[in-house]
Formats: sequence, C-alpha cells, structure tokens
Amino acid sequence: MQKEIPVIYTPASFSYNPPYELFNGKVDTASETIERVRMILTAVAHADFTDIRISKVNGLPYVLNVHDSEYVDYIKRASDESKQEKSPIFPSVHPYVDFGRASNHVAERGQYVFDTYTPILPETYNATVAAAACAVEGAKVLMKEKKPVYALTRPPGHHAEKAKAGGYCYANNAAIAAQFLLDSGAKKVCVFDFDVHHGNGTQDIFYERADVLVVNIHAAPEYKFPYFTGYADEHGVNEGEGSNYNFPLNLKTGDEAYDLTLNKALAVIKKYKPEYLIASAGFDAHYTDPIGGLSLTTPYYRRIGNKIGELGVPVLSVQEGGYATEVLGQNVISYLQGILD
Ligand code: OKP
Ligand code: ZN
Repeated sequence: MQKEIPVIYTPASFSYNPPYELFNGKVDTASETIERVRMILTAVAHADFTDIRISKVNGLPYVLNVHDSEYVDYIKRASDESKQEKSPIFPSVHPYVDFGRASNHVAERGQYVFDTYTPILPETYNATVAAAACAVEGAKVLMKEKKPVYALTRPPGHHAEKAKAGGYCYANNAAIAAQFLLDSGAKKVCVFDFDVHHGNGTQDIFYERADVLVVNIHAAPEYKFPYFTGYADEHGVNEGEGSNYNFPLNLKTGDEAYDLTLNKALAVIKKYKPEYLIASAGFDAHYTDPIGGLSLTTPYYRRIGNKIGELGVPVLSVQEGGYATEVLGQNVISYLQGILD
C-alpha cells in the first residue's frame, strides 16, 4: 500500500499574473490566477500523505519534443516583446486561409495563439518551460518509483496544441510527460483528461498516433470552451484511428450521471492496457466553479481518484484547471487521497 504522493512544483508558477482576459471583445477578470497554486500548495502542505518537491529539470528539450520550435521561439520572443512594451501580448488577426503565412509580429500573434484569453507576459516563457519541467520530473519519478505522482503545473497545458497557445495554456505538460515516457521506452501511454474543458491540445498532438490513447470527459463543446472540438465522433485519423475518445456531457451533470460516463471512459482505458496513465487533472467540473458548468462535489473527486487507482497502472496527475479557489485545494486532496485508498 502506497502511503505517499510526491508533489512537484516550481516557484516560477508564482512569477506571472495575467491582468485580464478579453471575452467577446470585453475586458474580463482573469480566472487563471496565482491564488490557485497558492491554495493547492497550502492544502498539500497540510495533508500528511504528500511529499513536496521543487522541480530541478531543464524543461526546454522536452517541450521541443512535442511543440514546433518556431512556436516555442515565438513564445520566447513575445515574452521579451511584452517586457519591452510593458503590456501583455494579445492576438488580433487569426489565420483565415489554411495557406496563410505569418511574417510579421501582428500576424504571429494570431498564428500562435488561438483565443483572447491567453496573454503573453514577460514571464510567460520561463513559467511555461518550468511548468513543463514539473511534468517531466513527475514522469521520471513515475518510471523509477512506479507510484502515484502529482505535478502541480501552472500554467496548465491541455489546450496547447503543437504550435498554438490557448485556454491559458502554452506548453502541453501532460503530452510532454507522455512523450518523455515513450522516449524512455514505453510503448503505450494513456492520457485521461477530466478537466471540464475538452483537451483540444492533447487531442491535436496525438490525433494521428496509436502509441497514446487520449480519453476526455468534458462539458460538451455546444456549451463550453474550446467550442470547436470535443465531439464524440472525433476518433483519431490514420495510425491514430480508434485511439481518441471524447465523452461530452450536458451542463449541470452531477456525480451520479458523471459516474456512468466515467465507467465507460475507464473501460476504454482498461482495454488499451497502457503501461502508464497520465491524468490531466482539472477540478473545474466542481459545482461551485465560476466557469465550469457541471455539478460535481468534493467527495466525488475522491471516487474519481479511487477508480483511477483501481486501474493498477502507475499514474502521474498533471494539474490543469479549477477556478473555485476556495475549494480547489480540498478537491485536489480529495482526488489524491482517492488514488491512495
Ligand atoms: C482552461 B482550462 C471568460 C471564460 C473564458 C476560457 C476557459 C479556459 C479553460 N472569462 N473561458 O481547461 O481549465
Ligand atoms: Zn478547464
């Protein structure tokens, strides 16, 4: 019986503070705040089953194993530009033809960022690479110790595509960890995403591949961000045909109905027989979440943890969303406790 969960974080998560987001053309309060990671860290520090570590890995080479180098270079340049301009970088024109080419900095802003919620700040590049490093370090512990691990990543990752930022995400931490495990000899890895939003980035990265099964439960794209993906008929293409599963849910779905869907999703995972499981662990399906739209309770996160733990596959949980800061720490603890039970 495992009695401890290593928690890996980086001080860089406290270094950037998005001032606002643009929602439907209006200035809106930023949801993805430093407070989130502060609340989680306080909760894990009070839980007696956690072992808190600071990541020491250089994340950059691992980021580049998943993301296009031109894109990563853009995030770096835009972070510098934001510092020069003393202003967050937002996009204004998105590519409107598929042969579009970004050859100046206005075009690049639209090419490499797909929404107006994801500003680039002076500290964005460093924080992005440092958060990815937490996920890689988590994967290293997972390989070595074969026990549950938790990477407290901020910025989150599951909306970041190979060459686009969006949804508060710049580097796909879960995908980077999965790729690291494959590069270290694993043949089959699963990413299971229970953040309330569809993980379009993870889906994008592995859509044509069979070595990563991607399974997502989320509020249906008819209602919620990222709006364009997350439908149940997105099954993967080419080699990847059959290794992508989406389980979209109606608004207000509560514990009981969610549980039926969770069972279906876990059955798909069991059948695939992954060597490792990466959980994209978002807690924004909680009933009090200000942007989520579903109705899960804090005790139910323990059930999710139980069922993931029962798979008997070493699991790395990578922090994604969760914006009800008052309960975020408790939700994380409930879930991690469930894995250990
Ligand atoms: C990121 B993750 C207006 C709502 C903006 C953006 C959602 C990004 C979610 N303030 N919605 O999956 O938790
Ligand atoms: Zn989310």
